[in-house]
Order: sequence, then C-alpha cells, then structure tokens
Amino acid sequence: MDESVKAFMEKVIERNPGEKEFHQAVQEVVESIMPYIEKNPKYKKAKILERIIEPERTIMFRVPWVDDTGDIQVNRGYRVEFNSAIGPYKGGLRFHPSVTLSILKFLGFEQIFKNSLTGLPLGGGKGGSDFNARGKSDMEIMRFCQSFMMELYRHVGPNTDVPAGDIGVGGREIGYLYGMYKKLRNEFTGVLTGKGANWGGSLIRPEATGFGGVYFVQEMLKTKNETLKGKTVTLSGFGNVAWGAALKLEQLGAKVVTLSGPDGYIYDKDGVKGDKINYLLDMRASNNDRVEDYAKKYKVPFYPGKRPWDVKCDIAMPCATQNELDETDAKTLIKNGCKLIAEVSNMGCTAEAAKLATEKIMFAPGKAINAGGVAVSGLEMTQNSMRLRWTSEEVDKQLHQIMTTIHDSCVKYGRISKDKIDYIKGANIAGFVKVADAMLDQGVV
Ligand code: 2IT
Repeated sequence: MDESVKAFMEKVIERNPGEKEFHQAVQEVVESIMPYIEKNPKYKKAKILERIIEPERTIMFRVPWVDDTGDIQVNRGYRVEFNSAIGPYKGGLRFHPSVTLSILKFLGFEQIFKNSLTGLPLGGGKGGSDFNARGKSDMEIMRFCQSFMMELYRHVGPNTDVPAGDIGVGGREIGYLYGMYKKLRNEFTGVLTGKGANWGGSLIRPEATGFGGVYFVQEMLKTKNETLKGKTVTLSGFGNVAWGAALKLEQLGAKVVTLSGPDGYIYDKDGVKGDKINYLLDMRASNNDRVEDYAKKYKVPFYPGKRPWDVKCDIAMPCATQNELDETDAKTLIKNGCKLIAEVSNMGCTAEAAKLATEKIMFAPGKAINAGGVAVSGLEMTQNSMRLRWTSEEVDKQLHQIMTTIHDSCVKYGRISKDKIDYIKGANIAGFVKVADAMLDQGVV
C-alpha cells in the first residue's frame, strides 16, 4: 500500500475503532483519490479528505414498540447525515439485524460519491435500524415504522434530509413511515422517496436500481462491441434490486439462472422469466427471507447454505448485500469464463475480489452501477417540488441518460489503457471532484 494511504488509514482506524466496513469503504476511495490529491494540492491544503470522512452529524435513538403479544421491544435507530455540500442529505434506510453504526457509515460514505455521480443536487446520508422483520406481522412492522418516525421526523425534511428504502425497507415501510411523518408535521411534502405511485411516488422508482444496473452493464459491453443478447447471468438476492435487474435482463435477451437468499441459492436452467420474476415480490412480502420457496414452486434445484458464484456464467451481478462475493468466488467465476462482475449491491465484493476482477476481466463498483435507484429518487424529489408526475417513459429515458453519463464519467477518470478501464478509480475520482469543489467554495464548515 502507498505510504500516504497507509498513514491516512492508520488515523481512520484509530478514530473509528472496530468499524471494519467503514474502514473498507474509506480505504477503497482513498486509494483512488490520494494520487489525484497529490497532483491537486488545493484539496490537500483545505483538508478535504480529512473532512469528507467525518459525518456532518450522526443521530442515534431508541425505537421502542409493542409486539402482537403485548410485549415491549426495543431497537436502535440511526441516521448518519454525512455530507450536504451539493444538496440535502439523501440515502436509504436499512432495517436488518446486521445494522450497526459501521454499516451505516460505510453506506453513507459511499452514498456521497454515488449521489454526486448522478449529476443531481443530492448530498449523502444513510440510516436504519437493527430491526428484524423475519416472522413479524404487518401490524408489528407498522408499529415499528411509526415509532422510528416519531423520533426521525425532527431531523429530516424535504430540503434537509430525504430518506428512502434499502434492505428491509420497501413500499410498505415507506408508506407507514410517511403516514406518521405527515401526522406529526401536518404537511404533505416530499420528505421520503420510494412513495406509492398515487401519493407522490415516481413511476419506475421500484425498478430503477435494477434497470440502471443493467443499462450500465450495456454500456460496459459496448466498449467491447458486445451486447446482452444471449448472455447467461447469475444474480444473488431476491429483493427489489434483483427483481428490477431480472426484468430488464429478460427484455434485453439475457438469461438469469440464479437467485439467492440467506438460506441458499436456486438454479433455474430455463431462466428466471415471465411470471417467475414477479414471484420475487411475493417472497419479499412474506417476511420469511427465504428463496427456497421459489425452488419448491417452480421445481428447480435449491442449494442450501451456498452462494451462486460457482455457477458458470458470462456476467455475475451480486444484488444482495455487502461483501457477498470474495476473492475465492471471483477466482471461481473467472476460471468458469465469467467476463464481467457488476457489483449492484453496495460494496457487494470484498476489496480483493474487486481488485482481481478489475485486473483480469471487467468490474463495476456499486457506487456507479447501482446509482439508478437514488437517481430516480432525485427525479421523484423534482416531481414533488413541481407538483406533477412524469410518465414511466419519461423517467426511464432520464434514468438511461443518467446511467450513460455515469459510465462516461468513469471512462473519463478511469481509463488506464486503450482497452482497459478502471471503473473503481473512475467512479471515485469523478464522484469526489464535484463534492470537493463545493466544499472548497463553501469554506471551512
Ligand atoms: O443504496 C442506495 O442508493 C439506496 N438505498 C437508495 C437511496 C435513495 O435515496 O433512493
């Protein structure tokens, strides 16, 4: 590791003890940015790097709620308001038992650069709770969401901080959160994105992360004069992101052969297509967090306790959670002929896996390839401000344009030779420059 990166990381680790995921996310960015900063001393002088890794504000709170048996449950809630240099804090809420401050700081930090890449005026933030929806009733989920918003409402607002969904937070949860916000503030306003389509939500928002990811893959393939037609794709996850990706991949003539959950993965040799794709939504709504149901329903093999990365494919798209694809998995994929790993989940690949894939095949980092979700959230905010609604064609057209522009930015800052693009470097530098320049303009705040 470069000496200046090493010295910087030592301080980060000392000041943020035990926050492994946050260290990993910072290191990846700093490795890309450090050489750029050395060449542009204005950033160094203004201590932009030291400032950008410190959240502007971190809120932690108690979330008490009453379960169906009348027992009191206590969860912990968070909102990390990381950076508002280019717009109001923007980023999802994650409800999952694995949520810690480290996880939300890594996600909030990534969100700064991702949101900058979209070209829209969006700052970076992230929040959530260690709430586990598995086995909970709909009314328990509602009471939890209401309690969460009873505290969060005083920290957010349409021009301050605009949360959205992430793992464990979809249309249903956004609805319950929004209802409580509206009751407390007596205001109908665009404080959350991912709202229902008939009460301020944008068309294409549910599909946006998956669609955007596939548009980005199309652009990557174009640089090699290839298309998605006839390609075999392995997906992990079965939630909102995997659903959107599967829909678009089918439309463009690719075949999705795997899905996965915490319980294992399914292999569908005929392809996850047609009605089978919408079955993902039923699995998500069941609160069971299980993909085996797909195998039972469609009579395909299920591999318990395993991840789908030993299945032969042209393209692998992790769509589930952080660090779900490691160096061994990347080696297996490459050995089996995989030509492209698209990290649609946030930090879905370990640092070693991402480096190997960048070197040997093609690799796209989450902050570039999954930016379509937050991009359409930005478009939802625009529609809310203008009090109007765009058609799905209009939103989809803008999403496509944004993903193409992000790809162009990655190429601009990440091209390392005639036929090699380092998308990690490209995305990090392109995302950084805009935020850093805004921080310079706004002084030491
Ligand atoms: O990781 C992400 O970009 C999201 N969960 C979506 C954030 C948003 O504000 O739409």
